[in-house]
Amino acid sequence: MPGDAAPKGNGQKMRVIRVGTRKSQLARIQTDSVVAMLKACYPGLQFEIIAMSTTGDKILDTALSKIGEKSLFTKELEQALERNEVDLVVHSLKDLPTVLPPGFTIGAVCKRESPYDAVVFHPKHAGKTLATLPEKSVVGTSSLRRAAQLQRKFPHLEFKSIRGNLNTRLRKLDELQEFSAIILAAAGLQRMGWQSRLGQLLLPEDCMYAVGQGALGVEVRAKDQQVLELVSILHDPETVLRCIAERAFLRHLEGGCSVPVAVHTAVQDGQLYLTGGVWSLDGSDSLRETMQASVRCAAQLEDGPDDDIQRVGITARNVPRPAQVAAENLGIGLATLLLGKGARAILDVARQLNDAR
Ligand code: DPM
Repeated sequence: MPGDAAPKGNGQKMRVIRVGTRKSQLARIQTDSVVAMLKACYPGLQFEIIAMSTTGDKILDTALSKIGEKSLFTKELEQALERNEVDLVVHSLKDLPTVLPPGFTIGAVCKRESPYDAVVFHPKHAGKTLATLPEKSVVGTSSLRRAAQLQRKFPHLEFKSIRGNLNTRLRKLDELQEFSAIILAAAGLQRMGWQSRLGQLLLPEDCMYAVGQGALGVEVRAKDQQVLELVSILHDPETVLRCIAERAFLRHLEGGCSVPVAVHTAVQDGQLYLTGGVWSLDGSDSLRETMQASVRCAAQLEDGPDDDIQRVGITARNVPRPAQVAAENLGIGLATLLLGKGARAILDVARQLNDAR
């Protein structure tokens, strides 16, 4: 193509940075926001956005937790990265497995937006809360994590799977008479510009959030030093540490999107707090614990030869390494504590029951 003269590969000259994205509106908005941040940091660079559909976008009639493929929304995009067709891909961090296929890394975790879940009500229930919805009202979510916690807390409600991208779900809520409300991530609602539909924000006592929820991750080729360097400017250190702890917790529990696992994290006065829990499918059985660790490390970065060590898939050279180690150990420690109290049995039963449904 004439005019497309930017050198490819590791050319030292200016190159066009090709950004892969899923086609859904939310994915496009997320990608555009990351590209806008990169453009602001590097006014001289050019970016090209390449949209593609993924398995997760194509299979619309099956609950996410039943498809079983971990890299549902990421595989096709990773293939494009591998084939050098794109240089970076923007994902919701919570959709990225805690173990990435070899050759890929999360080169940036952007500042987290709201990690909480939110309830969107059918217009006829505007102004209500989950507690005040009528007996046997049907609430749509295909997240086992949300259904388990909320079923326990609100036994008068029924939870039913709802699939499709955010536009489809909102349309199903408003147009069908099937659902009284649906549960969505507040961050997704906000990014779509639908704040006005946010009827109730679910705080941790009602529903803890998913690992990585509300944060965007930028996936790159692990060996592409140029792009890794370029995107690392986007890392938000506090978000990185929280998400390393959360992902280490999930990874050590061997949980995925097919089991009800939820977390809550905070950083205060140099301490990282991690609360994590596991639930049976109906929420009747559960375990929840909190641990903390110091992540107060002087801004010493300890650059070293093995600096590209990936912590739960994340490469964050500009975040102090001792703090990353502390965060990862905190996640492992909390998972070990819960496993010692019987988390394995709860998760195994949840997994079996879900597979049998
Ligand atoms: C994952 C789950 C869901 C998404 C499972 C969970 C929700 C599925 C559902 C792993 N990915 O949260 O327990 O409700 O049926 C997804 C959304 C976002 C990223 C939408 C949402 C936007 C928020 C973000 C789907 N992935 O959760 O409402 O960036 O964190």
